[in-house]
Amino acid sequence: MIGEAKRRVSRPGRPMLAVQPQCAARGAPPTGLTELFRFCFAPAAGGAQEDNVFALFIEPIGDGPREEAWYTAGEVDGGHAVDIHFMESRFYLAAHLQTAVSTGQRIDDIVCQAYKRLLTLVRKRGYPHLLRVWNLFPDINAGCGDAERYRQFSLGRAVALDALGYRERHFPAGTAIGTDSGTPLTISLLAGKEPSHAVENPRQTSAYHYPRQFGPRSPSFSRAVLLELNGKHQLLVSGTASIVGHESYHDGSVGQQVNETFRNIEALMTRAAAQAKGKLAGCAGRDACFRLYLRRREDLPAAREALAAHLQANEQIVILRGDICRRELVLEVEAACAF
Ligand code: 3EB
Repeated sequence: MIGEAKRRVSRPGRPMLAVQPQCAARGAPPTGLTELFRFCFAPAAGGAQEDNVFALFIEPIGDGPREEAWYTAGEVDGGHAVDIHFMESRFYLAAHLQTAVSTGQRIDDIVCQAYKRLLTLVRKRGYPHLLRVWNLFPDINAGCGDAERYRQFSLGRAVALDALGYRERHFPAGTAIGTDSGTPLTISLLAGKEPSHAVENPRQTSAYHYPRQFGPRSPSFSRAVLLELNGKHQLLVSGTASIVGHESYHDGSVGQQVNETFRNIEALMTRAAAQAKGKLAGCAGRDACFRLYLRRREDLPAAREALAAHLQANEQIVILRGDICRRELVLEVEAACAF
């Protein structure tokens, strides 16, 4: 009896986080939660925006949601530190940084400095644990071999994380996507007062163990991070593509890349559920929302058709036009999932 009663009592002191894609009519926050920040997806800068709106210069395609709101428990406050804009709550801090980069310019140093500034800020404000980072920048596939923009980005990020003492087990869930030429380098992150647990994918080589052929420094991200909140779990899934082991599969085929990507996401969710003390067998009954990045607009109908087999009736997906870090990949999917 005592055990039963205990389980029903909600403990408002525990960290809470929820994510919801938003259509034209904004949804209300889940009961008891407040908006921490929202992403607004638009190809170009709009007018003046509220402090808690983080603009991402990426175009929503199709007629799906154009914003994504992140909610948390308790009071929320915002501030600026030079070019970094942040919102913070009792447990989480969200930060957003935009820096102009020009075509052909090396970005490893710019990325390294941006990361160092962000990491210094989150530590100074008492949220030292990196949970989730989104990296968007133009011309991601420009340049050859080790001079490719994505590889330079990975180098700069690795140097900064290393310098500040973040090791593999501390790597956040990540996304790195190419935006149109002329857009700024944009780094948005979610940091916490408490650590998360990194989750790796049994079907994929850990990105931080990719072989040398993929660049001078391997990408510093975990496949997912698991947060525990109020007796529930929240899994933040990194951008996931049609990669098995460390190799890309299904060169250029949209439908097959969608299917392989969802095999990866489901394997990761199953692994996370097992890691969360076996509370859930697999990801049945999941409550997830997704973002799909699609390289070619014209692949939208094929992508939608393939997606239908993987999304549950209650699940929403934001679809954005973005470049993927390997040329043969035509799409990437990220997710947030509560269970
Ligand atoms: C991959 O699995 C695809 O460099 O932060 C996905 C998610 C990818 C994050 C990153 C890259 C990143 O390697 C690419």
